[in-house]
Amino acid sequence: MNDVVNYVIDGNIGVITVNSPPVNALSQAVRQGLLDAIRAAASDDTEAMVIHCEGRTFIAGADIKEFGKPHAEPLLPDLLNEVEASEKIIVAALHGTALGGGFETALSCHYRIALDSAKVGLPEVKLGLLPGAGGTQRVPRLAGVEASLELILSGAPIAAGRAAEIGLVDKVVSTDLLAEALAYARQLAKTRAPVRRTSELTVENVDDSVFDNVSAGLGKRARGQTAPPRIVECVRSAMTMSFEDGQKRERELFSECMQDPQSVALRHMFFAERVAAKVAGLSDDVPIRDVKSVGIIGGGTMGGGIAMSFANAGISVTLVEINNKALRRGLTIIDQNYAGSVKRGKLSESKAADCRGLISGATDYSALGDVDLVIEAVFEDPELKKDIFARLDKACKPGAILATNTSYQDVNEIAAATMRPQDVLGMHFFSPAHIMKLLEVVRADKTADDVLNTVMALSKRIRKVAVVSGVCYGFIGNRMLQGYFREAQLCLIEGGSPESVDAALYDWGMAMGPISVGDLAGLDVGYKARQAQPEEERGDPAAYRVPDVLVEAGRLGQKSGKGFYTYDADTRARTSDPDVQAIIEREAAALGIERSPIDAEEIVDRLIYALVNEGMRILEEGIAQRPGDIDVVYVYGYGFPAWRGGPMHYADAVGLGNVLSRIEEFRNRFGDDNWAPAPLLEKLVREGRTLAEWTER
Ligand code: 3H9
Repeated sequence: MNDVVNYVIDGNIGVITVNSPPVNALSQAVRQGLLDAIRAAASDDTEAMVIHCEGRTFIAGADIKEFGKPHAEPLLPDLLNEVEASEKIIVAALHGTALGGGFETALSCHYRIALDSAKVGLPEVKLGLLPGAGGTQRVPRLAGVEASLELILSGAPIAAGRAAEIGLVDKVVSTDLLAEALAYARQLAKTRAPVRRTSELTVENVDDSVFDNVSAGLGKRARGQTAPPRIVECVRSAMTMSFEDGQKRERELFSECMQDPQSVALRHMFFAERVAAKVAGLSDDVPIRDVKSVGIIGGGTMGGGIAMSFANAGISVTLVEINNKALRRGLTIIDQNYAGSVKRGKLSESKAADCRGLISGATDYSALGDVDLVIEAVFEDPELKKDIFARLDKACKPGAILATNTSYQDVNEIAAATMRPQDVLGMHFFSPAHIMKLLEVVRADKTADDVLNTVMALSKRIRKVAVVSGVCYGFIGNRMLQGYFREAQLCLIEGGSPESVDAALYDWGMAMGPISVGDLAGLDVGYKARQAQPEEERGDPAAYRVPDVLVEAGRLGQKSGKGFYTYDADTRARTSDPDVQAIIEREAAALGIERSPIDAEEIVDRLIYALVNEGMRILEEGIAQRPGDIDVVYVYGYGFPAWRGGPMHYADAVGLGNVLSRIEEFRNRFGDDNWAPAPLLEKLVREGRTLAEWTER
């Protein structure tokens, strides 16, 4: 048919093969090829057709790269309606991940056969979209309203076996998919099986309360997101309207989603996450070192979580602690975490046991003589870290990679404590490390290319989203966070309350408000860091007086039951504490600050633009490779709403000129120290360019 779709006749069956790597996305060429093949088969001697794909997967969806560009015919919904209208039976043969428009293609076929390893799903919601090629109308006709709402609102793929249980797949096989599909098509043709058109089915009626309950739950499940309510409306339309009218409504709401800034942001995140994995300037032929076993120094919360990340990926781990007591404590926490995962249904008991079996303990560095990678995860003491690296240098085999999980320290200095700085880099995990997806990979001055390449590839194996950072205090994420937290404290003392500051950011979409984050992390962490600094280096006391007073009063945050809020010992539910408000007001008075109310918009702008401004400096200095990398860090590591696309995309969306004007307003009110605009921001505004355009430079 064309370069990406092939059509051959095998006996009485027409075989349509899509071959468009990497994931057979429905580009214009694939759509055209499918249409031509269906039309060719309609007029030849075949009795039925099979649609299948070459490569790792059946069609994984519409081609996201085409989104936002002018429509090119044939449009997918029209193509799929023609597929369904075929007078000859069409069988879809599914392997890999039949997702989005790919699964909708399968749903427009008359029968579906799948490999048992295949997964199907409608992940459009993760791109701020809804299935726009009949998915919201066909799935309810096959699987009912409730299963459809779950599938489409979650966006999570389901296994072929489960899809068969709920009526979305007809036959599941374990091998020889194409041969089985051909046999199935022949049998259907021979028995004159009906040409089953899903659009001709009706949707079983459910009570209105089903939709009402799901809609009510969206406030929590999909806070702030615009696609999910539209999905609910489409599925409701499938029940209340004819197929044609329902599809028309689906089309309208799909277009609304496509124009919505939330979808633009989520599509940006889709590509940003994948681009982040690529290291600029690293050629494709840089080798990868083999990593079969890992050592971890330090069995605290962080070390334990890191150990679990590797064990969960089937990589064996040796956890090293300073003595047996500390080791036992570390391993017990890991046991408890696995037990928790089993209890919550995240892991089966046997899988948990297998993973746990990969973790062993030791109290001597000699146990690390054979491991391929060591990650140091002890507390933030630079001298201790250097000492550990000098010891690792002696204990580990040549070629072993030595990584530090430091959040702040200078990785160049740590590397210099060894005779092999080329093998040293940072691997900055986020707590809890077995759950949080982000990994900042810190490239030191002497880190070898193959070491970096190995760790980037390894991050995929342990299911992390890796972002490369250069060396600076706090790397990308924590460096930017300083301004964000500073503004949170300033808003608090200048006129806010813990509740008003938290609510402003939470309502804007952050996973947690900044004051609650402080309580969760422990207020003593920042306190200790400040105590280690001379007073004149601590910055504006207004930005830290209140937490210092709280720590000195024993209010360390959640772990002591009290911080900015008071926490219930059992449920951890937080309540406001009038004592804290009194402390805030007292400290404001002591510092000569006249408090006046600050509205939510100003709180948000001050905190978010502090992030943006520092992000601009990080880009200028080359600490981050690209703006999208910063967005990935913030979405995966700091609870930034993905539907706002990360701080740098958000700045582009608001308009860099608007961001700069607001920052200049803050500079006029609060001074140069905190609000001098980043030169890159000024330059881009002067040149009338966006960050996205700057990235393409
Ligand atoms: C949709 O279908 C709308 C319809 O309802 C209605 C339309 C009217 N398009 O993730 P990977 C690229 S919305 C273009 O690293 P994996 C990806 O960028 C769509 N490109 O591999 C990467 O490129 P590069 C609904 C795509 O094995 C390469 O393929 N579908 C697309 O870890 C490999 O990707 C989805 O949302 C695409 N659709 O995972 C599915 N998909 O090498 C989105 C991938 O240059 N895709 N690429 O960086 C996925 O979830 C995963 O890619 C998949 C493979 C599970 C398929």
